Amino acid sequence: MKTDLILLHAPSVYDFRQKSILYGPMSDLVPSSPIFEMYPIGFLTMANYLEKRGLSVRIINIAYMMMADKKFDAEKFICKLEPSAFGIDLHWLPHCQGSTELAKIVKKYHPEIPVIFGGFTSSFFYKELIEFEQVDFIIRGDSAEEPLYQLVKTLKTKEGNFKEIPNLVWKEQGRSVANPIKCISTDLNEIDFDYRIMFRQVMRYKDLKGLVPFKGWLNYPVTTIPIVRGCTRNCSGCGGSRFAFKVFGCRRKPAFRDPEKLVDEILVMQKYINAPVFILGDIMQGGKNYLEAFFKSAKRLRRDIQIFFEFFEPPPKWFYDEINKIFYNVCYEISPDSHDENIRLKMGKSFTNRELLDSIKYSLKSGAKRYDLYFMTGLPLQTKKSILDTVKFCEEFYKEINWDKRFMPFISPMAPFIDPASRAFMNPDEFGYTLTRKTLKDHIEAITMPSWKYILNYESKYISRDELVNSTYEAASGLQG
Ligand code: B12
Ligand code: SF4
Repeated sequence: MKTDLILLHAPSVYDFRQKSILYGPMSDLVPSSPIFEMYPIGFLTMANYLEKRGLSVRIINIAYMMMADKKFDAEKFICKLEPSAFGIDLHWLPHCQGSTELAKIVKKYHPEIPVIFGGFTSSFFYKELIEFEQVDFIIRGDSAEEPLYQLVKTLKTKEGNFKEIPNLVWKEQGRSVANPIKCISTDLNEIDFDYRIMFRQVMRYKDLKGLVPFKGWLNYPVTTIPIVRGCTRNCSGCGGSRFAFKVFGCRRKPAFRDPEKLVDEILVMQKYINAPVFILGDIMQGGKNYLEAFFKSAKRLRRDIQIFFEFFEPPPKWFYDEINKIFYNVCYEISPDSHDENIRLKMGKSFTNRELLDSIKYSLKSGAKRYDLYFMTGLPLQTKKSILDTVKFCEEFYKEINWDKRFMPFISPMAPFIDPASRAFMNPDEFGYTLTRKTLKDHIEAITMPSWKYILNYESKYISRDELVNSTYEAASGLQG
């Protein structure tokens, strides 16, 4: 039976195997390699949504397949695929070259099959992207499930009208038309994080490799559930901030996942994949009632599951106390960005170092299995000295906690790009930046530069590129030592 939609995930650069690029620490803080082989978790929600409504969807991680097997011939593989439509994510800006090149290959072998783009970056650069010959449709915004369903159904049945599909950008006699963004999920109830779809796909298409989310996942299959679309905060360089969601997706406030449903989904996941669970998004953002409902519902989970929580500001002591009543294998992480409170404030975070360190200390004392701290370089106001002072700050704290190895600080550059749609991208002067790349085409050119120093899309008046590169390496090795 013909597959209705094939979702393809490209490497950041196509074909990275034939190029020699020094990516440096660009992906040090995420599970992926610098090829950014991880596909958006939204692939699962979109596939579930369409399948529930009778359409068949296959996910193929081309990036991972190219990494896992040096001889894998992506063109030959794509040539044999024959769906009603292809979907390609240009969600993260680092995929600008890989995703658009992959679409060219799809069109080379299947000129008649429509190619649909989507994701945060596609939404931001939609005017430029729709002009690419290899792109037929774009779905804008952060809630693509329903528009994608309507589009694939229309393409399959040849009944329906593109004009009626919300969030859709399309071409009419060579002209591009952008339908308004009307589909903006408010409660996330219509979407499912049901990982069982992965098993069904492996059985149906006899392909495990194409579904692997990132290198190493088969050995350490961590599962993730985002609890929110949107964000209440406005960190300056973040393309997922309140400001940015409004720019690219017309979202005015975040939508939270029902805590009961969240727990139901973790229960299902645990039944099939006995893996650590990562709650994406700060659960504190949901407010008091949300938390209470979560604590109540989470009692249905096994006490010993390994669970990770991330915070956008240090939680109060009572939060850890409540969590400890439910779980005993808990890990936490927070990104203070810099040890310098002024820089942190400029980034959009107002908590003090004392609040941060007291919160961490308390959690370690009360049994946290691990506490990760993420610092960044290339921030507004940040100088070379300030970067190196971050290492001293961590050393001081290590002393305070008797070199407790559960505390793990990391540092990496704001790389490769300041996120499109972020406050710093839209108003670089305000943060002391000059944007050296602005358009999608500029970024496509940037990502194939020989080293991450030249890939960066910004320059800061507080630090030169050379200093940024050198002090990032120095600080990273200082934290490891
Ligand atoms: C969770 C998260 C991650 C997780 C990824 C989990 C995963 N597999 O998706 C981790 C921590 C691994 C991660 C890594 C990175 N991330 Co991140 N991440 C987020 C975060 C916090 C939430 C995103 C989320 O879960 N959304 C909810 C899910 C359900 O939806 P979704 O995956 O976005 O998919 C929906 C739409 O985007 C769209 N869509 C996506 N793809 C496609 C494709 C088609 C065809 C269609 C039609 C629609 C479509 O439809 C989907 C369904 O509605 C956002 C910030 C935020 N507040 O949103 C940043 C964010 C998305 N990440 C960002 C960045 C930059 C990165 C990294 C490049 C950072 C780095 N240098 O290492 C890496 C890339 C990793 C990779 N690809 O290998 C930026 C993106 C800015 C930009 N436009 O480029 C954001 C906005 C903010 C930030 N700086 O962190 N990230
Ligand atoms: S970096 Fe800031 S704005 Fe972006 S998702 Fe995290 S808390 Fe929200």
